[in-house]
This record gives sequence, structure tokens and C-alpha cells, in this order.
Amino acid sequence: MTNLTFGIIKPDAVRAGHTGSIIQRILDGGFKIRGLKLIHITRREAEGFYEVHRERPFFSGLTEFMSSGPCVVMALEKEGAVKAWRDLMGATDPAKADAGTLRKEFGGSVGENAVHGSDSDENAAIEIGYFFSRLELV
Ligand code: DAT
Ligand code: MG
Repeated sequence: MTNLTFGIIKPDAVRAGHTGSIIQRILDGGFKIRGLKLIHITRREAEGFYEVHRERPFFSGLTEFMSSGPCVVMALEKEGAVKAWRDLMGATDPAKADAGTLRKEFGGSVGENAVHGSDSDENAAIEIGYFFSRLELV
């Protein structure tokens, strides 16, 4: 799975109509899309996904937000995919993200920052498995 990562176009960006623009930026960035679907996750599913952050003060707001509307989940392929996708996303806080990154362009705040990306190959495999069945990956 070393050339795969997992990404989400979060509910804020989908709501604002940025899905198409973000997917175009992903393709322009040289990623191959191996899995893609629009889903609306429950609070419980968001809590499971962000389990490692359960003790953080922002956990409740984060899981409420992630279950607040549809999002787009993606399995993305590129050499060094995890780092390449995090580089394209930019810093967690859009105010600190570099110019030209997705979070700079589409993120509104540290909590509602437009996109998610895995932080390691190991977590990419876990996160892809959380949202996609084998049949949904090409
Ligand atoms: P990243 O999404 O860049 O990997 P993270 O794993 O530290 O960042 O946090 C996961 C998400 O939690 C992040 O995308 C938005 C939210 N979050 C992180 N820090 C926050 C904070 N200080 N206040 C509110 N939400 C925060
Ligand atoms: Mg993270």
C-alpha cells in the first residue's frame, strides 16, 4: 500500500461546491483515483474514524462536523502518496498553510479545513479499509 493514501473532501468543501475543483487539483497533481464515493457518515462512524483523537478537546466538534453532511472519500495512488497528498493539502490550520495548497484555498478554519489525508502508510491502509470494500477499489 506504499503508493496509496486515503483522502476525504470534507463536508464544508462539498457543501460549498468545491468537490469538482478539488478532484481536478488531485488529477493535475498526478494522482490516480483508485476509489471514490460520496457518503454521509453517522456520528458513530466519524468517532470510529477519528478514534485516536477521542481525548482531544476538539473531538466532539470534529465528529459533529464530519457527520454534518456528505463527504467524498478517496483512495489515491501516486509514488510517495502519503506525503504527496499531505503536501497538496497543506497545514492543518488553513491560516498557516502554504499558498497553492488545498487547505489554503478551500479551508475555512482549523476545524473545517476542507480535506483529510492519512499520516502514514499504515494508517492509509487502515483508513482505506474503513471506508472501501475490495470491490470498490480498482
Ligand atoms: P490533520 O488533519 O492535518 O492530519 P490532525 O490529525 O492533527 O490534523 O487533526 C485531525 C483533524 O482534527 C483536523 O483536520 C481538524 C481537527 N483539528 C485538529 N486540531 C484542531 C484544533 N486545534 N481545533 C479544532 N479542530 C482541530
Ligand atoms: Mg491527522
